[in-house]
Amino acid sequence: MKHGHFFLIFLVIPCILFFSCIKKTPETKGIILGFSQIGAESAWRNRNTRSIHEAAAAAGIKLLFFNAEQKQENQIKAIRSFIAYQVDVIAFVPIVSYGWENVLEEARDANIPVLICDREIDIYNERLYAGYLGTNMLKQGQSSAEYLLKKYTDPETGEILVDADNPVRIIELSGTVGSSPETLRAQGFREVLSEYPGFEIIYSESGDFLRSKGYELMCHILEEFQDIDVIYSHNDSMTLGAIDAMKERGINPGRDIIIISIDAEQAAIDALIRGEINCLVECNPNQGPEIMRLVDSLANKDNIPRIIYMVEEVFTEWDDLSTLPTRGY
Ligand code: GZL
Repeated sequence: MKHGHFFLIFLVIPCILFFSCIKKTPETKGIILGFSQIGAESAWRNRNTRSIHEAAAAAGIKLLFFNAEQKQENQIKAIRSFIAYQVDVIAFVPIVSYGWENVLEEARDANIPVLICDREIDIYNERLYAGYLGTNMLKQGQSSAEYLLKKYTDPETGEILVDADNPVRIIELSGTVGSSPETLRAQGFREVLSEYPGFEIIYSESGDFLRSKGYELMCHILEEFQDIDVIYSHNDSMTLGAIDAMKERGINPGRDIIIISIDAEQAAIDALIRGEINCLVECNPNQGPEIMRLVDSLANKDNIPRIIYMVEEVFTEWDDLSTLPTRGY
């Protein structure tokens, strides 16, 4: 039996049956939040999960938490079980941007407000959810490209030192196909570079935000492509896997190949300090306290802002990182 089947038969279905056959009673006290998390694919995701658990405990919010093991159908099942249990608020991280209309209509019909967290959704009727709290992924892609432009700019003249006849050759390691971070980080990066013909993305493939796939992809890419100038990676897990592959082949990451990565987990900050990564665009996983503040508002029938972005920074090889606090993950 596959691991996923085991999970479904012995964990998800019994939980759904348990929650669907019991109902919240008038004696149930406090706010009950149903949260569907996508999985544990990266250090970033695990920190995001810890932040949610810690903040719910601190806020005295009862948390029904489901890990979907990277499957949208498990998320939809979990949300339906939250509806059956009549939670006060539903929050979830949409693993991909599409396919949420039906279950969100069911939540609306049950008068349960829904908060979208971390990743965004594409939906015909945005009124099917109360608001979005996450990170500005389009900006993350733009910031990545802006670093690259600065890297190739003559500091004296301000001139961009590349040309279309001998373009900068870029490899992109992208995130989970169909997820908003994959779509928006790719879009933002391309929007900025489209003004400069001397930058060319010669290959792009999804590593699904996984370190193992980042390593596998890089092994293949280094066999297939010569003269790679830049790696643009949608998350640090894939970046760290790619760095392992480079080092195995005697390639100096950050020196022989420029590396731009998104998240800024501690292992990536340490690599930046060692000169193995050139630019880190922060994606802030510590969303728990803000999520619980918004959940409290929704449970008390207050409106919330449609979009709230986390505060984030960009760290580059030119920064003094000696005073940077540890990232906590
Ligand atoms: C982005 C988040 C992404 C991270 C990855 O907000 O959804 O998913 O960048 C994580 O590390 O797996």
